[in-house]
Amino acid sequence: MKLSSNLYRLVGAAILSAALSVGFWWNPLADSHPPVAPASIACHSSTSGRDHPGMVYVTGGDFTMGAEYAYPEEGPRHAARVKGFWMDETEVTNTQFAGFVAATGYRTLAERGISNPDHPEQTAIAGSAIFKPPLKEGQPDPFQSWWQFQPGANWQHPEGPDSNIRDRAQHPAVHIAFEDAEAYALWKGRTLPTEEQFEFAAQTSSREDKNGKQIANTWQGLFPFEQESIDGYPGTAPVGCYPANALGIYDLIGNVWEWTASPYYQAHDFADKAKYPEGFDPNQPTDAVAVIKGGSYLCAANYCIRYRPEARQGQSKGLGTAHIGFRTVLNL
Ligand SMILES: [Ca+2]
Ligand SMILES: [Ca+2]
Repeated sequence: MKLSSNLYRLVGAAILSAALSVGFWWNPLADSHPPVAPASIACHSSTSGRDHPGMVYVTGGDFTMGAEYAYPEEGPRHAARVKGFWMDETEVTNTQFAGFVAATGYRTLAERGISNPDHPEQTAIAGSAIFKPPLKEGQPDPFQSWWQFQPGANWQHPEGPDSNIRDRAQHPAVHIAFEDAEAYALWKGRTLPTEEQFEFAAQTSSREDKNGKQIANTWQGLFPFEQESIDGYPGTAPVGCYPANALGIYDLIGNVWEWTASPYYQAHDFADKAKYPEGFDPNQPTDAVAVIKGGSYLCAANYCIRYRPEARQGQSKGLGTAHIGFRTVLNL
């Protein structure tokens, strides 16, 4: 269907470009670390009784933003500064998002229907993109898009109409488009974090600890062929199941990618930012694009090493997908 090809352009192009730039077979043994026993994971309960329950105050400061050893869009490294702000300890959960919907009657873009910008005369279709590698001789085919448009997929039905979130109350809400995340933040009297705020807060977040133990929900095994699930979660995990960083903030790395308020450009010093206030990504040049940060349960060492604070990706604002969520900040 034509919408599928359009969605492939939206979500597949950036992913495919990453594959080409990194190489499918890069460092396939990097995941051979001791397993994390799921039983040892004590998931976090939100704090209460403070100024802003469920949030952490991040004292501002100066830091060096960006990296120059992995992907070109992460450079150049440069001095940055953030003022102090409050940040959600965790990604916004299905329970929290349900509270927003119950209070406001809000319907997400995936529920209302996604238009095909190449064919505006076509009826918008309710649904979203799910990760579903096509098989070739019984194995995922690395040369086809792994993202497929699933009619009826949305935050309440993450894999489509036959799925639900009954057992995922504390999992991050997914299939959240940029406008959905903004609407929730506005309802809470907050905003989405800027890329600077996210990266500053995530400086002590990582995929592994110094002993190589997995401390974030990513992919183990040779992506996309083999999912070893060493960390106990092949998909999303309940928020706060992995150790907090030094600030007491969870899952800034891994679990789900997170929207930021910042428009995406292909480099921090992109010269034409004023010309493209809605961002510019050469892989999807006609789309409004925002920066997403932190990587997801699909990020693997052999494929997408974007489970790092400096990593970033441009995401079409009009598409959530099954591995993008968000959290909010409060700027006083
Ligand atoms: Ca995992
Ligand atoms: Ca995350």
